[in-house]
Amino acid sequence: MTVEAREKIFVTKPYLPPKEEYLAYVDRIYESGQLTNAGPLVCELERVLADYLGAEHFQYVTNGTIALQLALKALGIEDGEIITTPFSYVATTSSILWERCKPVFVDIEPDNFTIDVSKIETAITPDTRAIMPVHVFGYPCDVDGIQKIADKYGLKVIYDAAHAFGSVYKGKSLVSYGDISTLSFHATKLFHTVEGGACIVKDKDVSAKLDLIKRFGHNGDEHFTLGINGKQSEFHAGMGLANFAHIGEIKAKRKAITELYDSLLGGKLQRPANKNGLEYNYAYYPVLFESEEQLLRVFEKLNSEGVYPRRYFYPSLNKLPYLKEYTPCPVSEEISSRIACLPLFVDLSGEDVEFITKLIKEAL
Ligand code: T4K
Repeated sequence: MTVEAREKIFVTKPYLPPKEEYLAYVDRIYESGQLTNAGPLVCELERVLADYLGAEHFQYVTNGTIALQLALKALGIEDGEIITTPFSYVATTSSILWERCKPVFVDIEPDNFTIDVSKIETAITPDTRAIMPVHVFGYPCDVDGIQKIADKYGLKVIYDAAHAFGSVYKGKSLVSYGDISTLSFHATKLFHTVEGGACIVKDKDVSAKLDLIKRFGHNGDEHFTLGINGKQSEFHAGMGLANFAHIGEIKAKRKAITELYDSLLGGKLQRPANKNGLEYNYAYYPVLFESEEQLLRVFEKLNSEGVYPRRYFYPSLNKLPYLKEYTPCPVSEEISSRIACLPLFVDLSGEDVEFITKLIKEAL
C-alpha cells in the first residue's frame, strides 16, 4: 500500500463512544435546559469517577492545567518555591509560573523517569511551599519517600497525575496519594471528556474551597474569595459518561497493544522498569533509544511511511527558554533527548503494530 493510500498513524487517536450513546446524553441536556454550572451530568460524572477512583472529594474542572493551578490556590500557595520534575509536559511547570511561584527542578530517576526522591531534600529552602511530582506516563513516584519528606518539612504534596487515571499502586488508586492529585481528561488521554480535568482532594475543607474557587469564589451575591471559571459543561460530562461505560474495554485493548509491541520489539528498545505493586493503566508506550541520533533516524523512517510517534517529553523542562535561571538536570536532559512514545490507542490494529515495529527494526 502506498503512503498516500494508508491512513496516517499518530501517537494517539481519541476514543469515541458509539454516537447514539453520546446523543442519549445530549437528549438529556436538551430536556433539562441546564448546559453548565454544576448540572446533572456533571454531578453524575463526579459521582461515577469518585467511586471508580475511590476518591472522597472529587472536583471535575475544565482541564488538567487549571486543575494544577486550582490545587495551588486551594492549598493557599500564592508565592514561594515548588519542587517539581523537569520530565513532564510543559503544563506542570507553566501552572507553577502562572501562579507566580518558582519551579525548583529536581532531577529524575533513570529507570521510570519520576522525580528522584534522594535529591529532594537538598533542594528545600525556607521558601519551599510544596512538592509537585508527576506520575509520568502513569508510573508511580516514590509516594512513601515523598510523603516522609513533606511531613518532615511541613510541605504540601500536589501530584500531577494527568497520566495516572486507572493506575493502581499498593492496592490504592494512584490518584489517592498526596494532598491533592490532579487529572487531565484531554481528548488524547486514555479516559477523556474532550477537554477536562479533576482534583482529588484529601481534606474536606480544602475541597470545599477549591469548589468555591472554581466557580468565581461566590455563592449567589455573597463573595468569599478570588475565584476563576474552572467549571465544566454538561456536554463534556456527557462525553465522559459515554466514554466511561467503555473503560474496561479501553484498558483491555491498550494492554493487548502494549503486549504486542513488547513481544514484537523483543527487548530491542529499553522500556520503563516495572515497579512492584503497580497495576499499570497502559496510558503510553514510551521507548528509550540508544541516542538522539538513533531516535531521529527511526522517526525519519516512520514519518516517511505516515507514522508519527511523539517526543514525549522534550525538551527537559529545566531548559525552557523563558525560565529566569538554568538548573542542570543531567538525567532528565539525557533521557529527554532519546525518549519517545509510540502510537497507542484503541483503534490501532495488530497489523498497524506489526507495521510500526517492522519499520523500527529496519531503521535500527
Ligand atoms: N500535566 C501533564 C503531565 C500532562 O501531560 C498534561 C497534558 C497536563 C498536565 C495538562 O492537561 P490539559 O490541560 O491538557 O488537560 C497533548 C495534550 O494536548 C495534552 O493534554 C497532554 N498533556 C500532552 C501530553 O499531549 P500535544 O501538543 O502533544 O497534542 P496534539 O494536539 O499534538 O495531539 C497529539 C496527537 O493526537 C496528534 O498528533 C493527533 C492526535 N489527535 C489529537 C487531538 C487533540 C487527534 O487525532 N484528535 C484530536 O482531537 O499535547
